Amino acid sequence: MTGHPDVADRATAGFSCGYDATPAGRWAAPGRVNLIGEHTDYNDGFVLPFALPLRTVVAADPQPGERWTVRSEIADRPVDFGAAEADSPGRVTGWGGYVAGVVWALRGAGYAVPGARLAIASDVPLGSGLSSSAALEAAVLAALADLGGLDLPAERRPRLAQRAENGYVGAPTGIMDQSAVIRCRAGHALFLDCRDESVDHVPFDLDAAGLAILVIDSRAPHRHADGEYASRRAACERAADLLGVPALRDVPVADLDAALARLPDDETRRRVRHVVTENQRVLDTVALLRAGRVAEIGPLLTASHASMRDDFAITVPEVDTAVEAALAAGALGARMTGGGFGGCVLALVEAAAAEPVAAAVRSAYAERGFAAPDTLTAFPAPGAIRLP
Ligand code: GAF
Repeated sequence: MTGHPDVADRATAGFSCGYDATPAGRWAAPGRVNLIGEHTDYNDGFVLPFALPLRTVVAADPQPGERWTVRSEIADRPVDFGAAEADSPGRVTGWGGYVAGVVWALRGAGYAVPGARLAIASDVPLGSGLSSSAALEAAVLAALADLGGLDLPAERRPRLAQRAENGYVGAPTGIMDQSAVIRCRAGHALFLDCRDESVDHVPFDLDAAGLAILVIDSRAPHRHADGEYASRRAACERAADLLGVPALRDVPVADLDAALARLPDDETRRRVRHVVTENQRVLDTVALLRAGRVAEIGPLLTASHASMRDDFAITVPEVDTAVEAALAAGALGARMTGGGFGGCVLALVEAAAAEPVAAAVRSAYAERGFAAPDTLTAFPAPGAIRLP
């Protein structure tokens, strides 16, 4: 999972080979990890992701007419579509669907999207819960916006990229991933209020604190992740209805017990308890980071994991094993990050402990017969940019 150094060069080479031409430009967008605040975004709540140094790069130039041709280093053949396919959600499938989805979302919002030829290269692992799809959407969106001279400030881009994913690809995700990969800043975590999309860039200087974030790809196969995600979202919306609030964000943690008493069953109570307590954990984490007390966020990360495991029921044995092994090896805190049912775990560690903690997780995996996990030491990188 270490970033290949020349992903931008690979995108340029893919473009040159595929189209026998030089691209007009290159646009990059990163993967992300979420420090804390899981399944809170679609409940109008709070999240705290940061961008990774792993990036997706799109090399592109305009082409005449309403035609989009896309090559990817993971595919032998290009995907080619016109306005009719772009205007029919779901018509372009697979990785090309994210590109068509961006064209669809832009056209739906009234933008004159330029025809284009694109070539994609990426260091963001696919299907690991590090937002490879949001990175692709954001890089394509940036490329098309620049090529077409579209008036599209960064704050408006996450909603359009999310619309591509929700409306064209058909995944009912929230606004976190697209916001993270577009709006994050180097050296900072992004404190996002998902109700009004206001952000605060919270300094997150791991080096100065002598700390590191170890990201562990659990390599667990995603088990029914899409259906389970949608069912958690639906349960939260039903609970908000029952409580008579616009979203679960409107249940203050001080009123949690009273709210739980009004709910009809234990499963719904547990889902609500996760969301309400998780929002509070985000606020507490932000307060500690602002006070420079970085090491003290560890217990909040671990409490978040327990809440996802016991109340929201979105963890799997591989991620629980990684969290337990990291904590047993001295991590200050650890939690699954992302939508769940697989994906990655992050562990906050003393910098010198990153490798011993990774080794402890590998050995716990070997004991249980799980596929060896990949690891990466993460630091907060910038969001989407046009490359020079
Ligand atoms: C996935 C979704 F895409 C996000 O919107 C968010 O809900 C996350 O799962 C869970 O916090 O990454």
